[in-house]
Amino acid sequence: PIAKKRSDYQQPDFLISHVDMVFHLDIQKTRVITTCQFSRNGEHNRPLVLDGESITLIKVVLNDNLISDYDVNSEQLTIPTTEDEFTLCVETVINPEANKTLEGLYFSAGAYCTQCEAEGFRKITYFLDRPDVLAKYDVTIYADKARYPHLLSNGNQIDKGQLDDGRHWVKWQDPFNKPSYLFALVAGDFDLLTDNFMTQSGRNVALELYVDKGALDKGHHAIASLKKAMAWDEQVFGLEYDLDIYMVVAVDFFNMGAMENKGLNVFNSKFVLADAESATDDDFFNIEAVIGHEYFHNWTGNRVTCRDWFQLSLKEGLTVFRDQQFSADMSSPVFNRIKNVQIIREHQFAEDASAMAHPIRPEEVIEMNNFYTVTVYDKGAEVIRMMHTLLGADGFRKGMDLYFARFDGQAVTCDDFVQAMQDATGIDLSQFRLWYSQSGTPKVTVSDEFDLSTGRYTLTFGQMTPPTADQKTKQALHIPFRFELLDEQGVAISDDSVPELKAKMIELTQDVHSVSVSGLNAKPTPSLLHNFSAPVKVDYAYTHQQLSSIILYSGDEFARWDASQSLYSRCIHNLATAPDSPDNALFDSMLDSIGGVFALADTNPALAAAMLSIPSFETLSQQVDEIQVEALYHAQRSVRHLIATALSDKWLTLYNNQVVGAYQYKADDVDKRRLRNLSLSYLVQGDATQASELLHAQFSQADNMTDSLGALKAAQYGKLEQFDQLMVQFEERWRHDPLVLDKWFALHANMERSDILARLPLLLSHEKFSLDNPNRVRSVLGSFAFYNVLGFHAIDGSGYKFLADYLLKLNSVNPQVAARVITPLTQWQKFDPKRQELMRYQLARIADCKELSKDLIEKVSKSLN
Ligand code: HT7
Ligand code: ZN
Repeated sequence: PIAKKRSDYQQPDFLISHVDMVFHLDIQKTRVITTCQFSRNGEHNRPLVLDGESITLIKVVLNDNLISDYDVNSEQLTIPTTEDEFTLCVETVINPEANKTLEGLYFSAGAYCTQCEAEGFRKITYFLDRPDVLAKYDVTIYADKARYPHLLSNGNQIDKGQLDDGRHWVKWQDPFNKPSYLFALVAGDFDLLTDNFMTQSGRNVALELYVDKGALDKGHHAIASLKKAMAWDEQVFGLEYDLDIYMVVAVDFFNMGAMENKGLNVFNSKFVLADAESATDDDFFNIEAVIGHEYFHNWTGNRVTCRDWFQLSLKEGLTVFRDQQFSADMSSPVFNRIKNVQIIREHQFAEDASAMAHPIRPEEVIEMNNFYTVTVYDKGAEVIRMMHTLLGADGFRKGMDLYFARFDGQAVTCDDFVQAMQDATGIDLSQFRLWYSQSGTPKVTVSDEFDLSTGRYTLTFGQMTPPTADQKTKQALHIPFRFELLDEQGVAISDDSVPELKAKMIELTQDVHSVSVSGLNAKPTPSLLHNFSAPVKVDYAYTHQQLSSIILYSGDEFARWDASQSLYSRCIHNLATAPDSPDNALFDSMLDSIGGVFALADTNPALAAAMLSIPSFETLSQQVDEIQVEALYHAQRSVRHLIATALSDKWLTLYNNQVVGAYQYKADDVDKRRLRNLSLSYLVQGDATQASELLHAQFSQADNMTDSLGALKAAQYGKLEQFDQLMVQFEERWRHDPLVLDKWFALHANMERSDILARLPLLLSHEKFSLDNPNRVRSVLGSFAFYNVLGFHAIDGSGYKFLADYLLKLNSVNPQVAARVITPLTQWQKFDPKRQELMRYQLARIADCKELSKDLIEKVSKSLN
């Protein structure tokens, strides 16, 4: 396959003003009749070339004349017309049941559903399937009424009727221009939850949530979240919903989280359905966030869309930023910020260090589905956040207003967005634009000097971005770097004559910068990268004492958490590299500081919980040049064990202090359950009898999934005997609930046990496992490959082989999901030479597969280069 390049962008040869589609739904033979009004774009005489894949062409009618002088191959339909304005009607047949890729129109669990982003519309009909061709759509759907009482598409329902043969039809009209990737159709028998929302200008919007039969009670949280999101976007950005109806459909078979189709969102049921018994607090949180994310796309993505797919971050980075701000406003800002940063440090930094490294606006793409990445989404959101920091909240809002005023109804570029931000505020963002084209994780090295005789303190910042697989040379970036200086009492030093101190921020634009302060009588402690003001790594040689001081006194809660993580990381790396001569002073210092954090549990429980959690293996991995798997893993466990046992009384008190009534999803209770489950996970490493009693009581008395799962995870982590038996009980109780069963599968796949590779095939032959179901695949293969450190990285290569074996099967079923789950194998660069070789061997095996999908070809070939 050939890569497309961003620099090759050309305007479309033709435009489409109107699309009329008629669907005759049939499980194996759905007939689609598409009639479009075309006009030639510019002066040229090129033929009309339409995209189309996996569809059977029945006939082509040009301006009412049946034609046959067209060319059709497996990817395109070419119509040799010289007219400037014409009507083209194309009839195609598709097989939704055979479509396991879950792209285009597919049939699963008794319902029809579409997924068109990025290039799925071409699996439905021949079309100019690119985001810069915007049109108005009328869609008529015919289907059997008894089996498919609900026939849905974008926009407003404008007509409906009944046929004598038991079929009915519904016609939808979308008054807004949209690209084909926002098209949607759903047909099935659902339960329907309805509500409404009054917009700030007084329009009433009907809200409709379609869920599986019997699941109505699990839809209330999603509807409540939607109303919060609608109100938030009005308050914060002045953005109001524009249609009279907003529909959300929850389906069990879905490749990603959800899809923002105009007026008709389709969701993975994981991000809709929740009740106390079956969903955790994290599930409730994620539902609110994803419902928000898709809703926010209505303006950032739908009203203003992307010119081409290289610009994906235009809508995704911006919408992730908006959903992060929404979540922060709905709960604890610092806890949210920590979660965002953990994703960057665990996954985005890893992507930068791998062969898949790319800028947030990629330059070259073989399969677009491979670029829905943490870089485009989450680093993209960090880039938007940096503009928010540089421009201030008011400046950012002015920029957004100008962006919508200029580009509403258009398909535009990331440059257009930055230009609007610059024009609205007068702030020069020319160097800042490099963040869009440069890949990699910048490193900011900080050093300092203090002259006691003059009282002068100088802080020097150096920036450097190491080469990445896709780009060898790097330039200096415009980095907003927030910081403060603490005196010996932990009080922030203020000196208005130093602008950077006054602003608590330095804008790094060159390789090296310095800031000096005079008149100090002792060397201060720099508290660096407040609120993670830029997606960079920081290198500064903190003393243990300085870290403790930041933990206690920094004015930035994020920095306090970050310092706690640095202290833990230091202990873990120390133990990993010098297991026989641990630095006891360091461990004492850590226990001392962490011991003090318990006091925070009453006043700031969300921050306390985050500070009492040690860094993940994935985060620790990004802090070293070469990952020593066993040493790092065992060091992490040992430090956890030390914290568990040295502070066991505190853990028990903390556990017992978290008293919560009947389940409610509200901030106070969420914090308490989090602290309680965190305590339990430490307590299982101490007194075994006591832990086992607590855990048993919690599991049997829990009225909610957070506590049930908390008990199970603690039993798993502590390798308690009762784990297997609890898992059996859990399976019996939940075997008919797919979302809970996914948790059960994931727990099994994550288990640290020497026979894990013998057990995994049992999981895959479980009657409830199917390669057709992406959630199930992610629960087993994804959990194992991403999080079962010792199993996946077994030194005999059996973990890698296991993954490769199943990816080869998944390749022909669902290439998009296969290409996501392969990620850990493509990140071989940081492992020891032996593992590198074993991982590359499996990648080469996959590469040898004759019928490899474009998705896997792109990832595997990059990784092997
Ligand atoms: N814009 C959507 C991205 C997407 C997607 C969603 C579901 C299935 C396949 C998909 N391919 C791309 C989701 C979002 O970011 O909101
Ligand atoms: Zn999105």
